[in-house]
Amino acid sequence: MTLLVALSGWDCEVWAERFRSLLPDRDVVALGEPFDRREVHYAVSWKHPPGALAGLPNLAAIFSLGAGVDHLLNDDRLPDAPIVRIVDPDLTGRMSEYVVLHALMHLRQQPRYIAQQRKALWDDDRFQPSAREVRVGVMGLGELGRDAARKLAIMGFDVAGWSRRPRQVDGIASYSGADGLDAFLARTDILVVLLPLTDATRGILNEDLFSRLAQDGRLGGPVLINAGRGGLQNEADILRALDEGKLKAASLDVFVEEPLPPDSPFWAREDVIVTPHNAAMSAPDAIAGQIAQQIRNFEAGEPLLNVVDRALGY
Ligand code: NDP
Ligand code: OXD
Repeated sequence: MTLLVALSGWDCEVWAERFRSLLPDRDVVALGEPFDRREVHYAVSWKHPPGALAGLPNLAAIFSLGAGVDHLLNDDRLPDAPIVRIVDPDLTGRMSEYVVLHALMHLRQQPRYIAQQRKALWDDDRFQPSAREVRVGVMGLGELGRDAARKLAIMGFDVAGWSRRPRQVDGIASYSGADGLDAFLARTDILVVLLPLTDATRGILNEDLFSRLAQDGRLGGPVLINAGRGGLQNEADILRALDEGKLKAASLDVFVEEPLPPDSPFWAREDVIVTPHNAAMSAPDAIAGQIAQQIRNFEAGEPLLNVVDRALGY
């Protein structure tokens, strides 16, 4: 029984080694090595080359090494096996670190003070709002969004969330569906995006949505923090909204094209913080053990956990 490790952009050998030590009774092969396609029962993937998992007649499950599965569903030759995604406290904690860090950076104007320091400029600002005066809206109240929302609330922010179906999270005002979107946006000063990329969410971060964000907040304009996926955002609309003041600033971890091309206008903007799609990395030590355990449980007759709904795309 073989586990196929099919990755691009990440170090395949590190992951393959980790799986070999966790599953010593299996063959673990990395894409590119020779293997018998009939022996492959499991595949782990991060952005595998399209078609690489086709023609595996005994494939029982495909494990995404990330929480998002758009990289799998993009492959129109993906076999019809269950897709299992990552839900893991290490990954969730890392994402909440990113979200709280960036919400605080914008609240406390940290990019401005870094720029002032470079110029040896002492310009103290006596009109700093506190977190409780700032409304954060978290788009996507899933595994990551709920944890981030709770931790933002602990910092004192006034937090709401938006999801497809109604969700109850203690201490968080919740909105859902198309009917709830207007009210959610109208009370949002910092928009945190932790949505999956699906047919329903592609391009949702556009000029029309930005114009519905609160314009009367204490930060002097709405701030966008997108750590979901680049395909959620219309990048020309973000740039225009920043230029026109419909957005005051942005933190972007994900982009339509990754790596972000050297000539992207985002690099040079003082009102944009660019991070290289590492808001929450999948750490092999945390993630591989969980997948190995799922394989053992599945073979002992237990159901797979965190199986994706292919029709919904997440
Ligand atoms: P979940 O599937 O747990 O949560 C997704 C949330 O989005 C749910 O609340 C869901 O609503 C909501 N949602 C989905 N579609 C819609 C829609 N059409 N309208 C409104 N709400 C919608 O995912 P996770 O929280 O685990 O992860 C979210 C995303 O974060 C991943 O898909 C991935 O793209 C991204 N990610 C980015 C990382 C990075 O490093 N930048 C790292 C890890 C993940 P409902 O609750 O009703 O189902
Ligand atoms: C993920 C990611 O989906 O790292 O986990 O983007």
